[in-house]
Amino acid sequence: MTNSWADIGWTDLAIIMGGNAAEAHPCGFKWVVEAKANRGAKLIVVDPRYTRSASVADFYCPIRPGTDIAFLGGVINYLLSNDKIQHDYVKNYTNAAYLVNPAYGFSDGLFTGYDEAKRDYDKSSWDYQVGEDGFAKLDDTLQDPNCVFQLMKKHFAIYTPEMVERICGSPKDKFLKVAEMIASCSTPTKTMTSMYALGWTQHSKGSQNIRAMAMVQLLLGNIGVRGGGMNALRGHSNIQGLTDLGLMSNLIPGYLTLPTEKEPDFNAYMSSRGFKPLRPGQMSYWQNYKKFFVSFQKSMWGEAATAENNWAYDYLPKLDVTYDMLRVFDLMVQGKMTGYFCQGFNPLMTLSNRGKLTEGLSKLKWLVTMDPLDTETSRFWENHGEFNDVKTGDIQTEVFQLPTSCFAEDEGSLVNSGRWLQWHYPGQEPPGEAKLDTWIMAQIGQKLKALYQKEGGAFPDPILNLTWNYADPNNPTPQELAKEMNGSALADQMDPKDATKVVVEKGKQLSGFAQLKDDGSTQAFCWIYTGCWTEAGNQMARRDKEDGGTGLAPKWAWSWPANRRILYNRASSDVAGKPWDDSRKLVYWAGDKWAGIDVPDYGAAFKPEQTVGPFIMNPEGVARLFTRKMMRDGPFPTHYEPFEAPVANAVAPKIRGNPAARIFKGDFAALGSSDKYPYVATSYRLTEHFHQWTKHVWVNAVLQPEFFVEISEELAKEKGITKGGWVRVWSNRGSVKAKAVVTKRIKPLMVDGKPTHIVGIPQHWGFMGAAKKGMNPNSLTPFVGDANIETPEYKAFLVNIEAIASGPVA
Ligand SMILES: Nc1nc2c(c(=O)[nH]1)N[C@H]1C(S)=C(S)[C@@H](COP(=O)(O)OP(=O)(O)OC[C@H]3O[C@@H](n4cnc5c(=O)[nH]c(N)nc54)[C@H](O)[C@@H]3O)O[C@H]1N2
Ligand SMILES: Nc1nc2c(c(=O)[nH]1)N[C@H]1C(S)=C(S)[C@@H](COP(=O)(O)OP(=O)(O)OC[C@H]3O[C@@H](n4cnc5c(=O)[nH]c(N)nc54)[C@H](O)[C@@H]3O)O[C@H]1N2
Ligand SMILES: [Mo]
Repeated sequence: MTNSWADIGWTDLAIIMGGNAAEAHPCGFKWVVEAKANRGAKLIVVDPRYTRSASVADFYCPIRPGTDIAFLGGVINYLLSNDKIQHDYVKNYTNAAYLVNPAYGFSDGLFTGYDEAKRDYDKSSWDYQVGEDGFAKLDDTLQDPNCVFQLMKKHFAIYTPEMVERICGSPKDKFLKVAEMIASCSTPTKTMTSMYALGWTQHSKGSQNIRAMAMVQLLLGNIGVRGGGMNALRGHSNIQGLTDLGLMSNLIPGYLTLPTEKEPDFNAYMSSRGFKPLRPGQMSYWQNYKKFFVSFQKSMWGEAATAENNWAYDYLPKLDVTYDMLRVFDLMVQGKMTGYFCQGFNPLMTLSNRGKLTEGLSKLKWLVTMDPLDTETSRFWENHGEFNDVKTGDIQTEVFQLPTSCFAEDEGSLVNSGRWLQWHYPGQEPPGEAKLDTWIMAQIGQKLKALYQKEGGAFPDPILNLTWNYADPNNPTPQELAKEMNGSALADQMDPKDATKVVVEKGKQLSGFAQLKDDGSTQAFCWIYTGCWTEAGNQMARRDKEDGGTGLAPKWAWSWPANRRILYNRASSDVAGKPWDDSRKLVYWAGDKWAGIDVPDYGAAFKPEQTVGPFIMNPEGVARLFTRKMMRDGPFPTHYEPFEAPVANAVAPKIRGNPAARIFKGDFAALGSSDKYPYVATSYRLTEHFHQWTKHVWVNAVLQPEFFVEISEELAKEKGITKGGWVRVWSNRGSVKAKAVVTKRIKPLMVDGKPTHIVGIPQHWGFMGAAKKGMNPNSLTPFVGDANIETPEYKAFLVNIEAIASGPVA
């Protein structure tokens, strides 16, 4: 989130599109209810289904799964052609005026530089015109045909209300009503908040869905302001912490990136991470990259990381490709993996195309699962007859189950969607043989180290020199780990203005990332967390909710970065530093300093007349409507059909799916076409269950006992399906048996002149636990992922459906 949960209470208009907060985030949804009750805010829901969120919305608009870019492209076109944008904001705080390389172009659904064989782009033309002074060129009149504003106008002109209706199946009048409500927030004193989750991410163009709404929010001047923002409603309680700490194959903590094969030495690595400002005087905060990186390396390898060995740069692996979940399972299928460690993950039920997953797991020599529950993945080799016809006798994989504690039994911090690190305490001792994850990992780490000590090996240094300063090496405590993440001084830190004055003594905790150094005298495992555990103690455990009713709660827990509650908050004031909206002041220029209720992005030295842009992480200081080379699949979002779609792409008929999306060769053949699979399927959650865990609990199993699919009354009639009757649903990859829920909440949509039916498939069942057996949508889903972040396309694929008598599924 750019903002936070409580801040949603300050909005004028909440749009839930690509999520269902009332169902999946019922606690956070209360802030929408507060905004409605206290401020008369409105709620829009755009969803293929009439959801629990829709049931309390002021306006609901249906949409065909996988077509949000066409819808939002329509909104962008509406805002631009009706002049419903916040002009001063767009001109000063976005790159609308920036001139783009004339070699950049877009036609027939492809941007310049596409290489069909590689399914990838040469992105060199997707950039600004840069002058001899090294600064990007601008046209402040926004008239130059190569400026971002004009290119954007041209790019989105195709998404007329008629085109939106044709692609999305959203009736034109409903689309226009949504566009009008959104446009009402283009004034400086009205804000909209965007609340989204998987309805946007789980597509082959998921990242671009989010980009599209980010563009809308920028045009409206809604980023950096109270009640505004792009608010990702995150999933598991600590999934924000997962990305913060770099638990993705290409990241290291704090959104630093692992070196690639093309960066064999430190200079090559740093050369693409220098980020010189692209406009005069801009902060371009990633210029501090080296300080964060060196402090990370010091935290990892202590005295073994020196200036002479480039801070142990050689210890880091050099990536050839990203190892996302899809690739890892594809490698298993190719027989290229020996073992797999599966910690707090139940991929057999939660990754796409169960048939392929089973094949991959069957080729492993060993599989380790670390989980408090007996999961389907650890029993993937079991045959459950009509539910998963697995050939157990052929499977040689040895499975080791290590029982762990669960979140309620351990201590530590959970980072919520709003970037708040909240400390929590164990409610129970882990039962039986279950152990803390940290305990298990420490044992394995210590054993590995002993092996390297004994046997040497090709390159033992990174393991042997790893910092491991815990009181009990076999059991690091959450306190020790949290303090390490915050970081400390490795030498006395002197006052930059007075070299005789010590500001942080050697060995003491640092109080913020501004104290980090690139000379090896500080360490911090995760720079964005520096400040969470200072000499004043554990800031994450703070529980003072007093905030004068601002919704910022600055004394409750601790928020990264620097306890800042709203990112880019300088954008809440105009260029002169005067708040856009006096009733929602956030950060403003008070004559001699930046003041307000949130932690400002920068200090008094940056006066408004210096026009230092609010988007301090970008070298240009402004936000990007045109993303330059950042995204793999284009600098503007554009509509692509899902890989399995009922119609051809109306705006680029020759293109199937996002041309830069993640798909492996063999998986093309596994895609189905609409003649055999005429219905659009989507998958989602129910309040009564949390993924595959809660079916192990009797009470939840009673509340939602059995796998079902939801279809419209119209489809039920066409196919002779009765309420509560059995159906078979199948895709080109598999088949499931389910009970049918026939409902008015799903309606057929008119897409390109044809009625299009939607089959809704909830996520939660399997063959373990207390609920009835039944497989979930992932027996059916395609093995395709987003171009940028590889999230699988769970939310739009094709199926067929028929009524069956109770009995085995073919
Ligand atoms: N009770 C409960 N709460 C949960 C979870 C749970 O399992 N149970 N899981 C947690 C996790 S890990 C996550 S990530 C979040 C997920 O939170 P959400 O994303 O809100 O949950 P979903 O139900 O997967 O999907 C949301 C909605 O997207 C809609 N949708 C499908 N396709 C499209 C599309 O193409 N466009 C649009 N606009 N909408 C579409 C679906 O109809 C559905 O209503 O929930 C978290 N909260
Ligand atoms: N078709 C379809 N598929 C989907 C989705 C969808 O919408 N549609 N949603 C996707 C999303 S958003 C997500 S997040 C994934 C979820 O995918 P998974 O993460 O695989 O699903 P969970 O069931 O949440 O599995 C997490 C496991 O962690 C275990 N666990 C709990 N606490 C601890 C602990 O402290 N330590 C350890 N070691 N284990 C613990 C639980 O018992 C559980 O078995 O599913 C994805 N799959
Ligand atoms: Mo999730």
